Amino acid sequence: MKNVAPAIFPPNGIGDTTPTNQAVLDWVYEIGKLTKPDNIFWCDGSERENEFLIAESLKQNVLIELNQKKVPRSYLHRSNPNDVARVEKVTFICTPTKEEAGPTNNWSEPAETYSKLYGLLDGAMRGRTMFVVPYIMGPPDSPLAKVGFEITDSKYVVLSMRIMTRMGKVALDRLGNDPKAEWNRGVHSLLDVDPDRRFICHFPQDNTIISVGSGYGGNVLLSKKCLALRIGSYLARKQGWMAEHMLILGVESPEGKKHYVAAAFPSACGKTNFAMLIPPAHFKGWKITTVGDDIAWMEIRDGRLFAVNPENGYFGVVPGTSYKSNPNAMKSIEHDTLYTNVALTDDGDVWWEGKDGPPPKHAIDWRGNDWTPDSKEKAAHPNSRFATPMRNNPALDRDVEKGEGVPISAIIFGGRRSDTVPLVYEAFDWTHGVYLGATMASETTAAATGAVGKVRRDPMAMLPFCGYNIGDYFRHWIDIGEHLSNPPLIFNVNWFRKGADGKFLWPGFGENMRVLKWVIDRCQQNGGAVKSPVGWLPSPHDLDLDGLDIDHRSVADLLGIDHEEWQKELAEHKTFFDSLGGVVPEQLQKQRERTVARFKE
Ligand code: GTP
Ligand code: SPV
Ligand code: MN
Repeated sequence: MKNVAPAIFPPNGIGDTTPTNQAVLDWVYEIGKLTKPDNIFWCDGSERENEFLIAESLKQNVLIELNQKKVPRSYLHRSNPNDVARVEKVTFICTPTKEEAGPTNNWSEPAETYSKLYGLLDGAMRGRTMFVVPYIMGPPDSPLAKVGFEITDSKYVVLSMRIMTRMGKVALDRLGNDPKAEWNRGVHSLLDVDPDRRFICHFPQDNTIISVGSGYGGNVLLSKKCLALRIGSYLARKQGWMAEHMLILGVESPEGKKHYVAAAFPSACGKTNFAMLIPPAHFKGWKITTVGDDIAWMEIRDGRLFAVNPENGYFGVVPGTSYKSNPNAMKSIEHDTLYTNVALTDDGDVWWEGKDGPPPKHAIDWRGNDWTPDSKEKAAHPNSRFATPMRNNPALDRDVEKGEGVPISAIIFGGRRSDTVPLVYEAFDWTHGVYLGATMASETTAAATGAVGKVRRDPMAMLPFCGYNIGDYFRHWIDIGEHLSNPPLIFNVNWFRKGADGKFLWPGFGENMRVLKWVIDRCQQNGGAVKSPVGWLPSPHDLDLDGLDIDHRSVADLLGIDHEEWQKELAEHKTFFDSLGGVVPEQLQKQRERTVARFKE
């Protein structure tokens, strides 16, 4: 096998912080015996360790140094061109029975899968260094916090995990010495980065993840989609909490009244942008703060939902990010950022489609080839990413480290829909809201390999991330609602509706504040709405559109419910529920029937 990750040999004092928990030691030695690395590097998360790893990564061309005056302490990584996004078709949930994984997941039998993966891992780290990365998901003092260990042979993974999680000694301290303590086992090897030997496998019953053959973020930063969502959602149901693909933001009014909102949009559908929103000038005195941009862990306290962001950094979509669309993201990625698959300019800066200013006359594209504005290929991959510490965000919420989390006033679902779905509407109650989430759909994006722009049902934006049977997941949502005396209101939004000219009707980005303001008004019982068959809709004068250059026609189109389109939509809800083969709870079937009936009233 080609060695894509040659071993490195640290000086004394680096890479030798051995954990004391015997269960961890036993597991690491077992994986070491199997993968046969040249040496084991125990990560402690220190500055010195990071500097050493960056220096070695530069030597091995895992990283390219950027112009340190323009983007201090920032580096570029190019992944294998065959390996640029999550691969859903080789992502598996390995529960004892196929029913537990349910109709929406790829399933494979645990014993057979272990045996196949152990076969692939046998000797896979020969000539390589095996890194052991301890990390915590969640604020360390949160009751929801979880410890994980990721074994990997990729330096890029170690450097990314340091940004994306609370990594190193802090996790060893939190875990302690109890050999029975709960922690997640993650094993990752690049192997030879061959799409035919690429598998991302989850064993929820064992709290274990094994990922081989990829070096791309979502497949290999095992803390994120693998632990915080797939294994997380499984544990959440068992333990009575929720793990969701949601951003969390704070909204503070000029009078100082603060609400928190969580929102589930599918991959590359606007979570990071919404979480970092800067209100337009008209909303003077309103402030948006970011708790999280991708994942929310929520639990019930005093009849309310409280949320924490389990992550410590942002792994965000680069193309389209500019000072115009998302200034807070731009400020966040000005320094201490790991870029993946963007273009490199001749002066050592980074560039991508949609960045402010004119394109460079010449650059090196994401594959390492010469690029000019006349090139047919894109300079940056459409799913190029930044990894940046959340502390770089000027709008970081002050309670992001609060262990108990922040109270959620509203939950918003949303997808990328060119037609049918209005700009915003509100569910009649919790169960109706669960129905909105369960039936949401979105056009697919470059965040996962496969067709782009194809409408697919993506319940709660969790289709690729729910680690168990989707019917049980729906039931869990309904059950949670029954335990909430003060439940969040539930909304649905669509920033992506298009007019007859094929252009977006809504300006989006900062202007989404106008929709958020209505959501907050509704939470405070002072927003107007009209009843429609699909839910409460704002009339044009219920939305604050002052100072926005938009014509009446577009607003009417954005808020319109086209009965013909909705007949088709409701038929698709039925097709989707039917395709799940009887697992959909009765309450949601009833919600669908009631919606159909409301259209006939
Ligand atoms: P993941 O990290 O994959 O989960 O994506 P995300 O949901 O965080 O999406 P992100 O905010 O990174 O946005 C993805 C793409 O959608 C980017 O190209 C954005 O520029 C674009 N986008 C975000 N918000 C809006 C919006 O309000 N309107 C329009 N038209 N595009 C938007
Ligand atoms: C997503 O696809 O939803 C992401 C990016 O947030 S990844 O971490 O690659 O899954
Ligand atoms: Mn995401």
